[in-house]
Formats: sequence, structure tokens, C-alpha cells
Amino acid sequence: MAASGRAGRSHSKVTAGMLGAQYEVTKDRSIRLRVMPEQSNDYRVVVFGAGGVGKSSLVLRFVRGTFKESYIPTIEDTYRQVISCNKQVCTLQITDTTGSHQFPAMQRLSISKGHAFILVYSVISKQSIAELSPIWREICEIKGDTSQIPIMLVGNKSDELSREVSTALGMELAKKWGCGFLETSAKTNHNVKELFQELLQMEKRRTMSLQLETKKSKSQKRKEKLKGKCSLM
Ligand SMILES: Nc1nc2c(ncn2[C@@H]2O[C@H](COP(=O)(O)OP(=O)(O)OP(=O)(O)O)[C@@H](O)[C@H]2O)c(=O)[nH]1
Ligand SMILES: [Mg+2]
Repeated sequence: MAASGRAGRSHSKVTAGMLGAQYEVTKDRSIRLRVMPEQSNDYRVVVFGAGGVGKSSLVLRFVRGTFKESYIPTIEDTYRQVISCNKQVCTLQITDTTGSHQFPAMQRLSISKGHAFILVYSVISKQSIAELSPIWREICEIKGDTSQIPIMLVGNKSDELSREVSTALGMELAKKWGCGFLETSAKTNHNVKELFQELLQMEKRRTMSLQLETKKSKSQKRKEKLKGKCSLM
């Protein structure tokens, strides 16, 4: 797919994260976008939500096990984890998006390429739950039938005491949208792994798990067999 520029004049190529897209800067300095073919053993999860609700914190807590009090707004980042899919090794690609609403074209592309979605609001901001509605509408518009798509609604910052959004309100919205629901805290690591586990379990077309089911080698099997037969004297 060529957005602009002429064929055969490519200068440099940059691969754009989970989208599998390549941007080519041509000699006349125009940018050409190429969407690469699907990588069948990739599973793409996209995280959406308003600025500052804790999208990056949740992803970093899950991927690296870390948490920072400081706030650096994101443009777009992609992280990769190896997981098990249909008893094979597969790559879980997590795209952490911007909360700034400045790049609607990027948002649409992320939705069309995404297999599953995490919609995050902050329990200390009523505004942040309201800001998810346009994203939800866009997912419905682009994907059509959302009943087959794993989607989790997430109320983050559950460790905070100054709540504006009750658990009941979050659950009600999730029921209305027909998606999963959890309250999390990236800060205290509450429900973070569970969030990704639940999302993968919602996928009906593949059997996915965060745990790798590796095949045991012959010598490992023999060792285990021997262990079973031995007893301590
Ligand atoms: N108390 C508390 N603070 C959190 C939690 N998660 C994130 N934060 C803080 O909230 C601020 C924003 O977090 P980010 O993860 O950068 O938010 P974001 O949604 O990625 O923001 P954008 O990239 O701008 O869209 C940071 O100061 C975090 O330390 C949480 O679970 N509890
Ligand atoms: Mg961020």
C-alpha cells in the first residue's frame, strides 16, 4: 500500500512496531507506508485509554515487573512477550498507545490490526471512563461484531482512596459493552497478571496461555522417571 511517493526511490526504512508496517522515506522526502503481511503466530493486544490513567504503568508492570511514580506521556510503544498458543510458541505483542487523541489515523490502524483490546480508565477520574466511549464506538465500527473479540475494561489506580468511579459503575459499563472487567493497580501489582490472563482466555479461536508448555527432552523424562523410582534411605 503506497500512501505517497514513487516506486523504486526508497531511501530508508523504519519498521513501525506491532502494526507490521514499514515507513519508507523516499528521496523526495515523502513518506510511503507499506503494511506488511500478517504474521500468523503473533497475537496483538492494544491498550487504549485517556492520558495518565496508567496504560504504560500497567504494561511495564506486566512486562518488566516495575513501577515508576513519574509520568512521561507516550506516543506509541510496543512490547513483546513469548507465550503459548495452541501448544506452540507465539509472540504476544502489546501496543501501548497515546492518551492524547492526536493521532486518529494511528488509532484506527491499531484497531484494525489488533486481535484483543484493553480499555483503561482511572477510578479517580470520572472523565477518563467517559473518554472510553468514542474508542469503544470506533472498535465497533472497524471490527463489526465485537462479541468474538477479547476486550477487557479496566479500572486502574484501585489503590487510591479518592475514588470518582465505583466498582459497580465499571461493572455496569462492562455488562453494557459485553466485555470483561477488572480493577487493577499498577502501583501495588493488583490484578495485573490476571488482566492479561483473562484477556487471553477470552480468545476462542486459539488456546492461549502465558505459561509456555515446553516439550521435555528424552534425558529430562528419564531423570524424572528415575526420580520416581528412587527413595531416600
Ligand atoms: N496510585 C497509582 N498511580 C498510578 C497507577 N498507575 C499509574 N500511576 C501513575 O499515574 C501516572 C500516569 O501513568 P502512565 O502509566 O504514564 O499513564 P498513561 O495512561 O500511560 O498516560 P499517557 O501515556 O499519557 O497516555 C504516573 O505518575 C504513574 O506513576 C496506579 O495503579 N496507582
Ligand atoms: Mg503512557
